[in-house]
Amino acid sequence: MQQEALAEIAAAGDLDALQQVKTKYVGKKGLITQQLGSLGGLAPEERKSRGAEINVVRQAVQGALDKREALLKRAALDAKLQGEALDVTLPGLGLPSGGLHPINRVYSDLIGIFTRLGYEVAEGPEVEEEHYNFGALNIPWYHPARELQDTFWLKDGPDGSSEPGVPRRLLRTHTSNMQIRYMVEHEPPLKMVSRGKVYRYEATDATHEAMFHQLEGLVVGEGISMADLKGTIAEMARGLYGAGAKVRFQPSYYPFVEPGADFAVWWENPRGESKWLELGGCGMVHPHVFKAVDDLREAAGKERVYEGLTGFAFGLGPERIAMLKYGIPDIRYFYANDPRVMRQFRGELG
Ligand code: FA5
Repeated sequence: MQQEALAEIAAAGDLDALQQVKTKYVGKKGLITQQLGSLGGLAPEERKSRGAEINVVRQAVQGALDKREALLKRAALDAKLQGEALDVTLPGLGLPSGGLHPINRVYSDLIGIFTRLGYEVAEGPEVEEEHYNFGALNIPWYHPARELQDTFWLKDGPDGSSEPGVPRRLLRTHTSNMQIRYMVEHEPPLKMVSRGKVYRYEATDATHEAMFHQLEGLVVGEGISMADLKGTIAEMARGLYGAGAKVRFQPSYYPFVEPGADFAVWWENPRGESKWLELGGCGMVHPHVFKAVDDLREAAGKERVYEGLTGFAFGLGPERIAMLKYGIPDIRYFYANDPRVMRQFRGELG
């Protein structure tokens, strides 16, 4: 009986089958239990030896049952876990997702506003020739912006100096280089915006970085006026801050525009904070700029087409908009790559 029982235990494929074997041998009416129950009818000496014999069998069977049960339970658990891993109806595990950098969010708002107004989006080089960043923009050689302490100059020559006859290169200090590059390549009338990084050799603080971003805009055609410029900046402000947005223009000087202005947008948030947010500079394209563009076009074998036209340009820094919009107190957080800052811009793309 012991051998049969052990064979049946070993053959039990799952816990139900094992339970049946258990009932059959050691259950209340099991074969071994019955044997023990029949001891009462035996003579005392026989009862003792027979009892000991049956107990050995019972222990061997019980031991085998316990071992098999542990094994089958473990197997059942493994199967369950494996089944779960394959259950395609379970909700997925949330994977950490990236998000758009706050500067890119502001850029996509701005680019959206201007593409809806029919502007082309242009891109240009950050490493630029002196003429496109300064000279063609009517910024004379003696202008302080050209000084070493304001501009990152490239060391092109073998000894780190500039070679005679080779144009000096720099990291562009503004996106206004794109006014020149775009007009050399394209004929008027035109509407263009250009985004990108710019660099200035200056001490950093909470509102100034050595590398930051700008958005440049340029419109050229016949009869373009200061009124068009003001209307465009107002439209941008409404796109950013809603229908009631207010804009302010103050006279300002940039060599490449005449007249020139700085513009600000009235900014307020639900917490009741409000102020004039100085966004950037703008103005009517200076005739010297159109002449410089026609000179470059002529040198490239193209027609002179800009002299005599009018146009406006503007340039602004998206960092200022993003700092207020998202309550970021220091411009340096944008570029410090601190995950605690950027994690707050995960997921949703608005
Ligand atoms: C310019 O760079 C002109 N090119 C703008 C322009 C274009 C005027 C077309 C007229 C016509 P400005 O140096 O003021 O102007 O810079 C424009 C904007 O860039 C500023 O209003 C500010 O928002 C941002 N900005 C300037 N310097 C920094 C800096 N160090 N860090 C962060 N943002 C800056």
